[in-house]
Amino acid sequence: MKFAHLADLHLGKKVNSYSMIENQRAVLRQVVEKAVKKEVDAVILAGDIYDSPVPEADAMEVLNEFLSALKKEHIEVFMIAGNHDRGDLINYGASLLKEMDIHVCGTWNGTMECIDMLDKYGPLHVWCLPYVTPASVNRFMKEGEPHAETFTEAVRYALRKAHVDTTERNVLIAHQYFNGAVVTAGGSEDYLSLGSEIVDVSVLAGFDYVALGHVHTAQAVGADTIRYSGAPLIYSLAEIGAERSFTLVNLDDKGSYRISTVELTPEKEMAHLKGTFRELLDPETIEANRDKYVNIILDEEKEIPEVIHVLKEKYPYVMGVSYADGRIRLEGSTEVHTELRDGVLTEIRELKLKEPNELFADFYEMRNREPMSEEQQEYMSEIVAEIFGGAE
Ligand SMILES: [Mn+2]
Repeated sequence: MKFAHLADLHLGKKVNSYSMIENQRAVLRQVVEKAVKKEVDAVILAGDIYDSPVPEADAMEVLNEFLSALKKEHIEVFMIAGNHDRGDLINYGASLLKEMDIHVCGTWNGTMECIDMLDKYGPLHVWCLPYVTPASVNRFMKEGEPHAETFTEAVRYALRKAHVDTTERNVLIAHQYFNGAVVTAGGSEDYLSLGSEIVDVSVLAGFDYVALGHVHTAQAVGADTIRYSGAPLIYSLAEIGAERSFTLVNLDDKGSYRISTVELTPEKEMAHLKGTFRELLDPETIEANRDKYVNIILDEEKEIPEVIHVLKEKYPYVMGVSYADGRIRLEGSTEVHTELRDGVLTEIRELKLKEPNELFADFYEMRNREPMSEEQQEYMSEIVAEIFGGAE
């Protein structure tokens, strides 16, 4: 059985306010082409299909096109939900899609879904474990069962309940952060979730191949057959220059496998562009870079007035502008904040530096959709004072 393993499509994702949808459409067309050429039997999509739990119409349309193209080529599909996806939305139409050999699993409901396949080497079981948390697993526990406190316990519980027959061939599809996985600093993963959600990779023992999603850089973790395929495109400035691919897995007899990667090239590249103002206005440089997403690093000592507007005219897909010495002029800085809406610069204003207390209060409200109580505020003030040596 030959699988193409992909994950973290993040359809509908915007990078520095630019929609990636056309790049995503193009790269998935490339995946279909290459999957056909490599004669794969099935495509695995290991979660984070969409970037948002409420995807926009164009993101859903791109997924529809992709699945339809795979169906047309008689390629089977296995798809699970990731932490960015809304599981029950991913499940929509699952029973109809199943009839087309598109197996969709958006939520874990107490038992792990398994699809039984058969090839000339015998049976092969594909297990689908959408993104789980301790809370989502505990909901299905029987009375008296010890609740999962950690992500490791949650995943271990879900896997144990599956009663996998390890004398036959088994593939697992999951979307979690396993210890040992290397993540790009400042990369496009959901950083807040990674630290607290570590799962011990030892829980995955016994599977012949584990197709993972969540970490955006392709890598094996713990064993050669436990892998992140990585995202198919570059999704943050920090990832510029990294290669993108999908993983090709060939499972023959029990215990024998072949793994390789198939490179993907984006239709519209993302690149760093460094130079003096004069160099950046050179017609040849402009010609070579105007169709790329560029992160411009200005090699200038003195500040140039209106620099963003001038550069934006020459480079329509400018992702960011900063000075080589670290002064930032565009995007995500504490000095200057720029609103770049649908690729149009609309406003530049000073961003006030916030106190730790205020920052935490904002963060709390963002995560919990309600402000902290008075008691919580007091408690935080004490902690902040202890750490930063505040006035109180
Ligand atoms: Mn992801």
